[in-house]
Amino acid sequence: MNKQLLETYFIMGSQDVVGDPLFVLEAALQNGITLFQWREKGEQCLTGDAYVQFTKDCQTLCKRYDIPFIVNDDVELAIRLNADGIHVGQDDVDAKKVREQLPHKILGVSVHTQDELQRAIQDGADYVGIGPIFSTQSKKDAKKPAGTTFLTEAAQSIPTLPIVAIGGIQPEHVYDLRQAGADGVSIISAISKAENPGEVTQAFRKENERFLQQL
Ligand code: 3NM
Repeated sequence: MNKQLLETYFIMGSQDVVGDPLFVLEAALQNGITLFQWREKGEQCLTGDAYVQFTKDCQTLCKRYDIPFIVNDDVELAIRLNADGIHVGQDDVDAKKVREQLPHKILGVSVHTQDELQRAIQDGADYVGIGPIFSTQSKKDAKKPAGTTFLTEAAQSIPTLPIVAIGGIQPEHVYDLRQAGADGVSIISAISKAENPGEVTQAFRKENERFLQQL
């Protein structure tokens, strides 16, 4: 996959937003996100028809702005909607099976250890998510904040592997995380809970540009 897609990778479900999630997604799309993951998860999340309709609405918006649409976990729905990709964690579905079911789509896997990293590569992951770098309120069962040690180790051991950092990330962290080996950052709350989601998205984009300019 093109590593640049990971630069400003926005993740969102309706549970992550106080107002209208489609308004937030459109603001993010208009201001420079490079990839979107639909992640409807947790106590407050939608179910049934509303769950499916909301996914479709998010996908339609992403198509309008030509940004790839990734589904979190729900393989059946990813197939049904012909999503551009799927992201799975360690406790969710088996990445190898997902790769078999979706041979030509983007496959992302969350990893926290060298073993998980090696397995994800064997299973056919296109990119890995590494986190939580900082503490996060957006994932109830998130592990303890890990900093950048494993991120750097992973980037050095497999330089060609696209890596995205996740967990508590704000625009001011982008430069150092990219310096540490990340090809980009995944963000939920910094954008989804922002007073002005478009402005914050632009700040993420600018920090990525600042990093690229000094290379
Ligand atoms: N996965 P925020 S942390 C979805 O560590 C997710 O694998 C994580 O949200 C992991 O940007 C996380 O609001 C939540 O901290 C990220």
